[in-house]
Amino acid sequence: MPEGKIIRALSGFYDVLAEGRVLRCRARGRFRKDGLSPLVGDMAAVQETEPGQGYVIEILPRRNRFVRPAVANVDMLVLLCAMVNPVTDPFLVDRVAAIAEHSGCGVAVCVNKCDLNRGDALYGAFSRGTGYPVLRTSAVTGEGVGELLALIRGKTVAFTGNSGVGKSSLLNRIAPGLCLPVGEVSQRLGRGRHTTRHVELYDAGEGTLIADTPGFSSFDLTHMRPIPKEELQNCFPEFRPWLGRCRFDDCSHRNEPGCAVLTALERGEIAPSRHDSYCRLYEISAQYKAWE
Ligand SMILES: Nc1nc2c(ncn2[C@@H]2O[C@H](COP(=O)(O)OP(=O)(O)OP(=O)(O)O)[C@@H](O)[C@H]2O)c(=O)[nH]1
Ligand SMILES: [Mg+2]
Ligand SMILES: [Zn+2]
Repeated sequence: MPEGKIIRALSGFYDVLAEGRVLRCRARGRFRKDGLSPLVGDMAAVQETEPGQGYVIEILPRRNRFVRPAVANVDMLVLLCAMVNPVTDPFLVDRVAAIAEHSGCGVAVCVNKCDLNRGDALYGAFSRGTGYPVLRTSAVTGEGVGELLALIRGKTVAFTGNSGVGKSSLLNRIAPGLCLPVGEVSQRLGRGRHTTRHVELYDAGEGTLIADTPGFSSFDLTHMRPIPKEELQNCFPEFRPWLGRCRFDDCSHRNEPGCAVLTALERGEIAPSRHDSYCRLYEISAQYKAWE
């Protein structure tokens, strides 16, 4: 039975690249029963029933998987944001970064539309001890696009971020042959229009695969499964040098006396916005436990 990679998911169909051909597949009914949906990036065993068509029979073991964006087996999530038209909520970026970290997936932060706004606050926050690559890019001027390409070369990555930040525009800049549709940002609402509706993995050459994904909405955020609160501290890499040095072993690093993380925060070694996001996520996780 041939095996291949799911490169596109669209209205219940999965396009699987297997042995140099693309098969348009449906998932076998049993997937729905198991609550396991195929994802773009999955390696799958397929059965061809008619020329060019068939079924996804089995999903091979995954390295990682995400609900938003709906992808599997990625080396890195590229968190795209913009500080103008639309303005990205830093909490959204911190939350997705934490989820990626929790899954052992690489993270890069990319402030796009830097021709309009340099995004100093967000850029600065991620430059303080996270160790994540932080870039400024512009799909209009091309600034930073070479740097981004160097960072993702040979990797399978997913572009993610709120609608209108320029995920598809950047991909078009990287691979002009793709001609992906891009949408205007509504001036009135200051939001994107959810132009990209499906997840698709594009070949950008030299072994680089990039998934374009639909923009996040606040609805997506409320449906993300929280990270257990005890594990959250490990999902903020700039906390790591200080962990285990607090007065209390079970320190939550929010308000306890003798907390080494809070001391690092006061000294400016951790960005206040990142610590705020940590506290908000902690609250969400603590409540979630209570509902179960
Ligand atoms: N000035 C400026 N405009 C940009 C840049 N990147 C994208 N845009 C514009 O922003 C708008 C939205 O771009 P898209 O590429 O559709 O954004 P997206 O993130 O793919 O949005 P969704 O598919 O809705 O999630 C378009 O009008 C683009 O021309 C940039 O770097 N600078
Ligand atoms: Mg798009
Ligand atoms: Zn502490």
